[in-house]
Amino acid sequence: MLMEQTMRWYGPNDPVSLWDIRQAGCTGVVTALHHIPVGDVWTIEEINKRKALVEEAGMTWTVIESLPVHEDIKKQTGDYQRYIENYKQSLRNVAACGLQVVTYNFMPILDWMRTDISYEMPDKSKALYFEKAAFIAFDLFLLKRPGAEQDYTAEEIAKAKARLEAMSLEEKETLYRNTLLGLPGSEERFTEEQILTALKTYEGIDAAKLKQHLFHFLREVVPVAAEVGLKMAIHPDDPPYPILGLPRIVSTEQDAKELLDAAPSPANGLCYCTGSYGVRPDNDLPGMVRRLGDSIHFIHLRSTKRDSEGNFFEADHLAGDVDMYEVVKEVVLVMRRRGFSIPMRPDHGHQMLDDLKKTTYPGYSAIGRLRGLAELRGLELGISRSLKD
Ligand code: DNO
Repeated sequence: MLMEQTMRWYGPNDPVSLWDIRQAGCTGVVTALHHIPVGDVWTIEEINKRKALVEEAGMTWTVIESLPVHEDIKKQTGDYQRYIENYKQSLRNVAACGLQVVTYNFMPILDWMRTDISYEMPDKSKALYFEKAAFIAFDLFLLKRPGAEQDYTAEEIAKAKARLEAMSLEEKETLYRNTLLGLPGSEERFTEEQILTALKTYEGIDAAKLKQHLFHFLREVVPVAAEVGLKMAIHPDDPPYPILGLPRIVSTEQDAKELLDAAPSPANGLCYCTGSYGVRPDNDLPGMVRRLGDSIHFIHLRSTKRDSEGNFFEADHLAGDVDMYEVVKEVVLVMRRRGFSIPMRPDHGHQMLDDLKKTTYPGYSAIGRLRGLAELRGLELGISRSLKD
């Protein structure tokens, strides 16, 4: 039994076509109705329209990435109870259309974050990069977030200052764009003023409080998911620590355990993303699969390479700090134990070959992901064949 191989598809506007994805060897795509505003109900009609497009290309759509959670739910402000009811209705609708897994995240305001989306690798392909000094420079000197200096040591601030001084105007603008506008995958894009206002709305919400808000959300939606036969899969924080003074609460194995315990049900589960959890050296990635495997409903396979400064770049899928062999071995064992094939996707990939001339969603060009998938597929097959039943 092998993992179900999928790729993310951003919908009809994605420069990577469904046929490209199929030719990469995928049997399915994961996608979302990005045109529906966060908080609104996904209607059966819209879901079926998207499903038909995928099926016309001979693939299936069983995993949603993402059904985004409205900011009011995360903060428990405004009309959050109505947004929770809308979420439940969307769950009923996606289940009625035959979908099975719903990926979401609980990161305040921003989804994933990088400072550089075309970091040149030695082979001249381009990777995504998070550079700590550049990020701190952005926070302190470009965004000028009030109180930001309290979050950093004197040494970090000095490094960030030196980093800023070495930047050309163009580099500053690029950093600003990369960091502030959010990457595709985030549902929102921000201006400087909007983000400062949004950050202010999180004043007084620390990690403990945000966790309680997540647990409340789970206690409300998980029973509905269970009733209609859906599995919820929470994506971890990326990077897995607080940024811009915002709490992040799905960064470690302990965080994952707590949120699973808050609403125990086979419907309450994880999107196990090795690229996100793997940025922290204290996360034992194969051990997490061993211990939390029954709750893993969807898998993102990707590797990062850290350095001692806290920077990391996205490495080739089988290189970097993630021991992909051990991770995939544990996944194979979990699937055998559960008698169930877990959907996976190769997460991100370098921009390379012909894609260097194209504009695609950062991290989501076709060829780099195809390379990742091909390597992972071979790794899994080899492991699977060599393990006794
Ligand atoms: C980045 C993605 C994330 C992910 C969301 C899930 O490449 O893995 O944007 O889709 O966090 O809600």
